[in-house]
Amino acid sequence: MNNNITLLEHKVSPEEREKIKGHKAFCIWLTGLSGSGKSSIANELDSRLTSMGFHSFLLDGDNIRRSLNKDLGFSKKDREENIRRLAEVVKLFVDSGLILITSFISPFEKEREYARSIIGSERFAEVYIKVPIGICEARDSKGLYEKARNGDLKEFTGIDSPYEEPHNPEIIIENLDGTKIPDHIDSIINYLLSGKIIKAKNPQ
Ligand code: ADX
Repeated sequence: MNNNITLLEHKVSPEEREKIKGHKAFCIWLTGLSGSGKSSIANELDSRLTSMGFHSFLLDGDNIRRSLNKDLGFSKKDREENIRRLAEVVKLFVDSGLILITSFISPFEKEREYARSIIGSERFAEVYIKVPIGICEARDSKGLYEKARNGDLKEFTGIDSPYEEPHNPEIIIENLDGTKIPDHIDSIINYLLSGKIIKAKNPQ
């Protein structure tokens, strides 16, 4: 730690930001295999929250890996660094008052728990998009499972790189055939309503 650096204390309080936005600051952290539907669910949730008049935003793994984290690959070490940086970035978004939705595979329990501790467990919900690997592989929307099976893509999650299932996620979504996304969004919205993160007053 550099002794010549002093942290600036923010003059604006979280409560002041909450009052302006009309909702609490929060992180909805989606985790699951490639092809489980994280990005589609995250995008729909962002769209639903926006149409309800709340201020949400979405950070997606593929997008971040083309920008901020384009120097990282898919070794265990690089995936850990990916999530370590992202936890800090997400914290900044949540500190700014937003409802931040993330869609990263985030395969390791330790890094997900690290993200929870950095962001704050009272402002964090882990949502496990639970889909058997056989279904993700059959979908293979990006053709990556085929490449991994052929040996053209190394360290692919679920094939030759592990995915650790969440021990105790706040929400489990079984996105088996991809047709029930509106219902899955309802479940997450209901969770936010019952936790008083958002209020029902805004029209849907
Ligand atoms: S994580 O494991 O570090 O959390 P992240 O969510 O950022 O992964 O990126 C995953 C995305 O990168 C996948 O959706 C997929 O499109 C792409 N990808 C490319 N190579 C791999 C790989 N070896 N394993 C998993 N995903 C990969």
